[in-house]
Amino acid sequence: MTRLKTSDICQIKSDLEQYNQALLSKTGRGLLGIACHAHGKDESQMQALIADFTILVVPVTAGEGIISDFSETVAAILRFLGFNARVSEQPDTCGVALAFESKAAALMMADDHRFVGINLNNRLVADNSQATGRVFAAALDLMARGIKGKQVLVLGCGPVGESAAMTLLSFGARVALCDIDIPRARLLKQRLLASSQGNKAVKEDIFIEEGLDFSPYSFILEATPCAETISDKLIGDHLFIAAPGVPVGVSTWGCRRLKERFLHDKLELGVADMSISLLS
Ligand code: 2YC
Repeated sequence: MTRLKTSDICQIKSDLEQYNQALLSKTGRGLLGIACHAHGKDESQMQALIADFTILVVPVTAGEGIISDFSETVAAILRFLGFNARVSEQPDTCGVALAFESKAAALMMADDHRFVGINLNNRLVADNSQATGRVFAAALDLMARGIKGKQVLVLGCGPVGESAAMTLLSFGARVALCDIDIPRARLLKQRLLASSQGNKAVKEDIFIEEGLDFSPYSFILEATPCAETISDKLIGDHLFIAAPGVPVGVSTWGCRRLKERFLHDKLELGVADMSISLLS
């Protein structure tokens, strides 16, 4: 899991309105709308629940410690969505205790291994990796004006890629799984088929991409922790990329060239999806 740096996130708070407009332009939905789409929820019904839902963001000093701006940015994203969210004055145990004592509906916190939201009433745990894969897959469905029946290359078969592949299959896409560790891609295929009892995925919908020629694909979900996994020569007018991976897997030139057909962020969509999970 890539650890964010303050420089990755310090602009997010001030750019939220502008980012929301960019999402609207690319997908037809804003930050809240995309998260609702990922959960099949009605946006206005969610908005009715949000205003009274208090979330305490608790800084965590364990491991490599606090990332300046991290908790404040998470709280700012939640407030932008309409939640009553704030950062606890004290970290760690004091912060968790305060969440219960102040009767918060949920808390959000991250150590070096997991970033989670926890609903303090029904014990639901919203995991950031699962949320991020799900919401970027949902955003790709919107950007593509319907991903059903289309083939998507999923680069990276870790927790984010797994969640994205599961979500893409649930939207009716066919997925090609690709990982630098091919056995990891094969294991993910087995897990997806085993879980297909839940959705209608069948063997023909899931393919292992063992080659490195990505040129046949028009839809890519980039979920690796590597920079520039997608070379500039692949970038053209036919290509849509949803890229939750940090650092971003597309060059600066590539991001500009893709314009409306490219999505990447380092916290916003994942936090929005987590918050909708907590509401459900
Ligand atoms: O400020 C704090 O409370 C720190 N303990 C936060 C550490 C977050 C570490 N995780 C990351 O940087 C990201 C997550 C946002 C998702 C994956 N890596």
